[in-house]
Amino acid sequence: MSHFLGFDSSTQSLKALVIDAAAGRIVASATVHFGRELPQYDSPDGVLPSADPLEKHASPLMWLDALDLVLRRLADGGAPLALVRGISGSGQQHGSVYLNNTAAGALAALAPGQSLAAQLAGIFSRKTSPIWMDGSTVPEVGELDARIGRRLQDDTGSPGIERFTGPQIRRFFKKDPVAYASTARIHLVSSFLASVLVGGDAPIDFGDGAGMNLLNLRTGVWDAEIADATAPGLLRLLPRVAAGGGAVHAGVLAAYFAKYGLRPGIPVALWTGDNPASLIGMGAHRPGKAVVSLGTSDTVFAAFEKFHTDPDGFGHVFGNPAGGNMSLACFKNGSLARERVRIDAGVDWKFFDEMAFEQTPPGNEGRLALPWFEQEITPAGRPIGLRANFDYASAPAAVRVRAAVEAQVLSRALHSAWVGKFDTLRVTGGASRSKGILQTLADVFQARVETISVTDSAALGAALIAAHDTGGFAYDGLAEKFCPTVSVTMPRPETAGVYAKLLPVIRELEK
Ligand code: XUL
Repeated sequence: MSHFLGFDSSTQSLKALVIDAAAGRIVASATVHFGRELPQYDSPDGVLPSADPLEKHASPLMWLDALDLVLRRLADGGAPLALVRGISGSGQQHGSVYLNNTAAGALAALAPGQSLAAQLAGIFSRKTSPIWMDGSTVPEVGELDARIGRRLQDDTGSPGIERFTGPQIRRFFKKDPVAYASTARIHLVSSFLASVLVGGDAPIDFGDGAGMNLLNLRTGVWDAEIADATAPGLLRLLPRVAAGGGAVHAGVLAAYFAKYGLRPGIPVALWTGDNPASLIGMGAHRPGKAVVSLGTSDTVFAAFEKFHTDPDGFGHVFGNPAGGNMSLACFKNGSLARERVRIDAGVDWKFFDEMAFEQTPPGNEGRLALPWFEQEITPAGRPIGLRANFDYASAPAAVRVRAAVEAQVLSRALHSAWVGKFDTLRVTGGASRSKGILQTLADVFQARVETISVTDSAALGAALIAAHDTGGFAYDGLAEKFCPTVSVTMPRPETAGVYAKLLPVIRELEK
């Protein structure tokens, strides 16, 4: 019996995967799309409507209904839930859930006759949960910066960030001090759902806890001074924090879940954030391998050992569920920027992905164009617009395409240099089909570029964490089985010098 269950509670959906760890197979999966399948929550993309465009909240009851529904669907679909030996999960990072003093009793008394949402509707001191898309905390970030200064980044791994949990908690305390005063516990999305599974109070893991602007990554405990500056009495509202790896579990599965055929009493490992789970699900748990995810936003993340931070202050440090740390840098201008460059150049994807690169030399004779059509966050605080160091408008299409792709890739490399050296990049997301982009990544980073066959890396990562933490399976073996390489692009050593010379050029262009 080597079956494990992993969840991923993301912005728009809840996924669940059952794996057979020994066989290296996904044996069952189910997804609940919040907007489509739980329309009563009025959250088409998993987010509640708000008069303030910066405010992005979701209903925690929606996540509970999704948990019941996804398990019902797995059970009805014949998933071998009775064989599951251990469970873990991942949640969208930074989002927070506020519980009152009835929560502990209600969680401990879950009865199978009623739904989770019906039984837990009264446990929230704040009816909605701010999520990672929220940008309403600019004043609170300013206040924390003024109180704590540089130590915020040096010790929590990130400067004050609007979407991070600490500034979100501070806003709640300022806006609704009465409701704040009635709060007994504040969880992350990940630790909240783990608490529901165990019918108790699950710890927050280092991986996700690091995205709060509250955890001191040097000492491994909540930072009392920062917690106090965030909101009075906050320290006693935070759950225990614990390192992943299996020494500490969230608890054991509550009897409630027997109605789906799961066995009560099986271990539930700590849940983590979706990015730390993806690091595991992409088979990149060891330092030296970076993940480059090319989507609406591009992200670059990688494991590293010794705690240190980005000297420029744009990259974040989270915990690696396999031990040590991980970096994460998010680049707002990803696929949509590439698409706009393509449309403006009047070419199709075949031309953008391949032909443009056959018609131009690596390095593009120094011509670079940063496509910053949206407010960029890495680096932050720069005006929007396309920044080229040549006459972009009258250049041939192939030159424009290469200039934009090379500028993007050089910027990804520039803002990852603080992490360390990578020998391998694992590339995922829509644009990983582009031969030109893969070769540019290989040449700029001078690293082997791999694509792999994983699609739901966070849900898979969660299932692998369960197999490791509760079943004793080693991550190396799991990665070999579950994350096999599909394609390899090797770097061309003769291009190393060309791109090394362009790194200072891109830094100038970003200024
Ligand atoms: C990371 C971040 C997002 C969320 C949602 O800092 O905000 O990636 O985790 O996926």
